[in-house]
Order: sequence, then structure tokens, then C-alpha cells
Amino acid sequence: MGTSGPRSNDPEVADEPACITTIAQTVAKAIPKLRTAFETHRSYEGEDNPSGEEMLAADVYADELLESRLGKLACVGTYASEERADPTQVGTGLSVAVDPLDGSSNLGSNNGVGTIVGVYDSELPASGRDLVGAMYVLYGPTTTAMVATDDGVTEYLLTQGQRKVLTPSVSLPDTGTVYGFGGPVPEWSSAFRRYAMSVQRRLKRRYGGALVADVNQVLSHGGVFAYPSLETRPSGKLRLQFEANPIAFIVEQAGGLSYQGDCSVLDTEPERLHQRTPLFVGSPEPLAELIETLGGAA
Ligand code: AFP
Repeated sequence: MGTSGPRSNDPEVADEPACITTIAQTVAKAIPKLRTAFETHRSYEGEDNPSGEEMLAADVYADELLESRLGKLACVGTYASEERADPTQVGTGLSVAVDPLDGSSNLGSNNGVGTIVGVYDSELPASGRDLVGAMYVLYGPTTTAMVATDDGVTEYLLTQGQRKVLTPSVSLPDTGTVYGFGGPVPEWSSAFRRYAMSVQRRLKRRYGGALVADVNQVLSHGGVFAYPSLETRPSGKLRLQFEANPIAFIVEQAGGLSYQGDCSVLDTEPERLHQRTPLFVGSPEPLAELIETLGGAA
């Protein structure tokens, strides 16, 4: 849990739904500049992010642009991102945790990339139960946004500065048709390998290496996404605050389930800003089978 409590009594953040709408609109307005940076900022920076991964110039550009845009909003108090060691205090209000350019290593092969934003009513690191909203943008052949609040999930098409509703109430089917599992297979646990064998008998494999793009396929067709615990990385690869919590919030609000080996991702005790977690999200039926098969072994 964060070091200080929620600040929803603060008049600046009283209207959380309005703040989430403003954040989503602000991210949407930054998209033309972000898309341009995919072409102009493709080299490596020569520096690692706090998780020890080499940053592209586009990662740094996206982080600075979003910090400057979101940091100016009256309802945002703290900006934190996967690309900077500590949160930046920008005012008083909600905390935003951002993966500015999710899957940036996909830029080289021109595959999907995304932006993820978690909006927490608490200081960071925070519990997923402190999320009041979450969104992601998928930069695919078209640019779409998935925005979740306590009222559900809406999918938008972002085009020519406009936000058009594509799906007013995104809802996962019970089973679905696709699965995407990350990490080297020899490093999976034997329990997870057993589960993968079972799933591949009935679902179609779809894995692209960017969380947003892979989860968007699950939200579109139903199914399951997993980045499990690995032999050399017991906590998996994905970051709790910036990736796993916001994605789990979106999936659960769409009627799906999330899991991290013991419980819902949203119930994970937050310990560090950049902590990692195994992540399993998707339709209720394949997730129920996964929880039964893993039985505590992520
Ligand atoms: P990059 O930002 O380094 O491309 O990593 C993307 C990511 O954090 C997440 O978006 C993917 O789900 C996952 O890593 C892919 O990891 P693998 O490269 O091991 O498949």
C-alpha cells in the first residue's frame, strides 16, 4: 500500500471519472507526436531503465512527453513511469503510473506497441485495489484505446484528433479462441507447461511480444494471456504498477479474471515501484482451469 492514504477528499480529485476522461483525452492528443517518434527516435539511448532494460530514444521521448502533458492536469498529483527510478510530484491529486511505450523493442520489426496508464487514488507503489481507472492505447494499423473505470470498459478509435466509440461495453466471452504465453518454454514450471499443453488443444496461439497488443487480442476474441514465473526470473517479467495492475483492472472490468500465482493481480501487496509479477489474464473458463492447474505454482 502507498505511504499515504487516498486523497479523494481533496476537492481537486473529487471527480475521479472526470479526471480519467481528461487523462484519456490528454493521452489521445499526444498520439500524433508519439507516432512520429516511432520513426525519428529508433536508436538505443545507451542507458538502462530502472528494470535494467536498455531504453530506446522513443521510450525516453514518450516518457518526457507524457510527463509534461499529464503533469499539467489539475487532477494529477504524481507521475511515475517504467522509465524513471522514482515518482515525480507534479501537484496534488491522483497518481498516474505509465508504461509510455510498451513493447518498444517491437519498433524494429514494425509490430504493435502501446501505452499503458494506471490511475491510482493513492501514493505509489499502490495496490491494484486503489486503481480508479486504467487505459491503454494500441498503435496498430489503426490507433485504439481501451478505457476502464468502475463502470466498465469502452473501446475507442482514435482518428484525426477525434475519439469515436468502437465498443461501448467491452465484455469477455466465457471461453474465447486465442492464447499468448511469454517467456522461454524451457523456463516455465512443469505445472504451467501442463496447462499450456491443455490450452493449445483448443485455442489458437497468438503472441506478438507487446503486452498491449497481445491482451487486446484476448479482449477482442476471448482467451488467455500469460507471462508466467520463469526459472531465472521467479517474479516473471512484467511490472506490477505500470503493466500488470492496469491490465488486470481492464480485464476484470470486462468480466474476465486475473491471477498472479496466489490471488487476483489486484490483491498483490505492493512492495516496490518497479517490482515484477507473473501475470495471467483472460476469459473466466481458461483462467479457472489455470488457477486449478497451477494451484499456487505460477
Ligand atoms: P519491451 O518493452 O522490452 O519490448 O518489452 C515488452 C514487455 O515488457 C511486454 O510488453 C511484453 O508482454 C513482454 O515484455 C514481452 O517479453 P518477451 O520479449 O520475453 O516475449
